Amino acid sequence: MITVLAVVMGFLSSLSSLFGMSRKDVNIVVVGLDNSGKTTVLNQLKPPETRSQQIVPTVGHVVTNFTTQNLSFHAFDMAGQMKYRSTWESYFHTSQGVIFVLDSSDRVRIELLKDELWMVLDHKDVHARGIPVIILANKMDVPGAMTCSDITAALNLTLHRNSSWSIHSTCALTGAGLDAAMQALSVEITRHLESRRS
Ligand SMILES: Nc1nc2c(ncn2[C@@H]2O[C@H](COP(=O)(O)OP(=O)(O)O)[C@@H](O)[C@H]2O)c(=O)[nH]1
Ligand SMILES: *[C@@H]1O[C@H](CO)[C@@H](O)[C@H](O)[C@H]1NC(C)=O
Ligand SMILES: *[C@@H]1O[C@H](CO)[C@@H](O)[C@H](O)[C@H]1NC(C)=O
Ligand SMILES: *[C@@H]1O[C@H](CO)[C@@H](O)[C@H](O)[C@H]1NC(C)=O
Ligand SMILES: *[C@@H]1O[C@H](CO)[C@@H](O)[C@H](O)[C@H]1NC(C)=O
Ligand SMILES: [Mg+2]
Repeated sequence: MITVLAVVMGFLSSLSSLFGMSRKDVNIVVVGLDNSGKTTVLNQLKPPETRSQQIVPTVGHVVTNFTTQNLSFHAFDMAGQMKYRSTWESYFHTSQGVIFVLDSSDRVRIELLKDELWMVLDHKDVHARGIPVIILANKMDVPGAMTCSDITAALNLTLHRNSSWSIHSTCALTGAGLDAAMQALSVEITRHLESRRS
């Protein structure tokens, strides 16, 4: 009975998404060191008329809603300063995806960045649940910024096989690269949700 109901509901929800009537609701958590561009990224993803002109440092967390073709996102924009970082992990288990924003021009904090990113990728609520991590190599417009392959090498990311991750260059000021990254996130989240249903 429960199985039949679940199948019927799954059919209805795919039918309605086919006709664009409803989008699946997903939570994502947006993390990264302070000043990497998390709030600016989320501001770019909002409809133009709702964007803020002034970005102020985030304290605690701020929820931002936006939609892509098939998904309705509730994004938790986490503060990146040291004293707030331990609060990130309490959001992982209720999220269907993680966006990790980094500043590609910040070579000084690369070791710290590595520790924080690996902490996320190795967190049980991320890798044991198989949720995707989309890494935004932001501030690609800054002269001398590291490329995705520089960052992948410097952070030893190719060694990391436990979590599903991908890295994309972005400029949050102009929005360059964000569509492609969000498309990749949507595809991964949809794939993950479907694999759990079957
Ligand atoms: N050059 C450049 N600056 C950026 C970019 N993204 C964000 N910034 C700037 O970086 C600073 C920190 O951004 P913010 O979104 O507050 O970072 P957060 O602490 O991660 O939320 C702000 O001055 C932004 O204007 C980018 O892609 N390129
Ligand atoms: C959105 O859903 C439609 C219908 O279910 C599907 O054909 C399309 O590939 C989906 N797009 C994305 C980006 O997942
Ligand atoms: C985001 O969406 C949720 C659920 O629909 C709603 O409760 C919340 O008020 C929205 N937040 C903003 C900032 O629009
Ligand atoms: C990357 O991994 C290799 C092999 O495990 C190790 O020798 C090297 O120190 C690591 N580099 C960094 C930056 O962690
Ligand atoms: C993968 O996860 C296991 C624990 O589940 C951990 O012991 C191991 O170090 C991780 N390896 C890599 C390469 O992430
Ligand atoms: Mg912020």
